Amino acid sequence: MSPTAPPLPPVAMEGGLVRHIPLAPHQLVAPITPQDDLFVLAQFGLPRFDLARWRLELTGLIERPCWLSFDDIRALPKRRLESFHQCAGFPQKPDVTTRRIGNVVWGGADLRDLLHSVGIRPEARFLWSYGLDHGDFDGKPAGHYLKDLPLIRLARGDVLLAYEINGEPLTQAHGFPLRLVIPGYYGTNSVKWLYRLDLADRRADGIFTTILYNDPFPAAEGGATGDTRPVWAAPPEAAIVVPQPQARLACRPVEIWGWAWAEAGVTHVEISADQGESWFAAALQPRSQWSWQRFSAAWQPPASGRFTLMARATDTAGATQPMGPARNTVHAVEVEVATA
Ligand SMILES: Nc1nc2c(c(=O)[nH]1)N[C@H]1C(S)=C(S)[C@@H](COP(=O)(O)O)O[C@H]1N2
Ligand SMILES: [Mo]
Repeated sequence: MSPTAPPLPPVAMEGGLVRHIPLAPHQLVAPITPQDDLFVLAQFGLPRFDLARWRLELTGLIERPCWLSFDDIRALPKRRLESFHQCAGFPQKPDVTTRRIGNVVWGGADLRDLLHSVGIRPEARFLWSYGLDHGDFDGKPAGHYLKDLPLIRLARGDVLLAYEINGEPLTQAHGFPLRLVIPGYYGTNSVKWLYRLDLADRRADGIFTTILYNDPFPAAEGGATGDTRPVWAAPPEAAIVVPQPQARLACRPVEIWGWAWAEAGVTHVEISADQGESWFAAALQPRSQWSWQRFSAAWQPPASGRFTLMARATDTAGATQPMGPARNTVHAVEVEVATA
């Protein structure tokens, strides 16, 4: 096989931006989100191309540049990884919470193993990943969808070249035939319709890595420093599934439950029923690989009337969720407790 990849397949872009969010937090009842219920984000629309002409090329700071067919990738040892999958929301609006979240079992080839087999040159620091989809963003040509990740994340392992979700082939919307999956990182980094991986000594130069998806830092403390931080690792977050918003509850103990997740893993979840004045601990299941974690707590309504229930997660690094505007603002659900 020659090291130079065959030309790219012709790509027809279908429709425009796709932002399909089938499930609200109170509908996240299943521990594993079915592929068809998983949100879909596609900035330029969906690309159509011929699988027979698809290939993945490995270029840049690599000892042995090469390319692989879909069969070559499926012939590599297959790994399965359970992980939460979350959209970061609007790149230009780091203060908006969107709670686009799911939890799936990805299947595919281990990218660290593959890159080690072709040799990473010592100067390499970042991995750039390109999707076949292309188009305009904000009225300007943006080229192909291009993201990056630092090689220190790759070195930790569990980065996949995924071709399956929950044991099924990826659907076109979720990136068929192949996508990157970086568990713990916001979904925007996991490039769909992947066709090129490029090792480089600097961050990628596309609009989605230079202008968009760089949050002001430090965000919480206010004062603008001009510094920004890439939207990579997901901070802690919790979503209440039950009770659902506007539920009418009887004045007796009720179970509050939901999901919590963080790149670092969640150590505890607390519940408040008094606008965050006081908090009590929920029980929390351990995580399985990079999965979300179920929390639950019994709550005895103190009286009839309207209550706001909140859940707040803390991760293994001690980071927790802000009450104020952020990508991961504390989730609040209003309920009504009936008179006994
Ligand atoms: N090639 C490509 N990859 C992409 C995107 C895209 O528009 N093009 N969107 C990203 C964003 S913003 C998110 S949140 C996830 C969504 O993955 P999903 O649609 O499979 O849920 O894909 C990411 N990967
Ligand atoms: Mo996203």
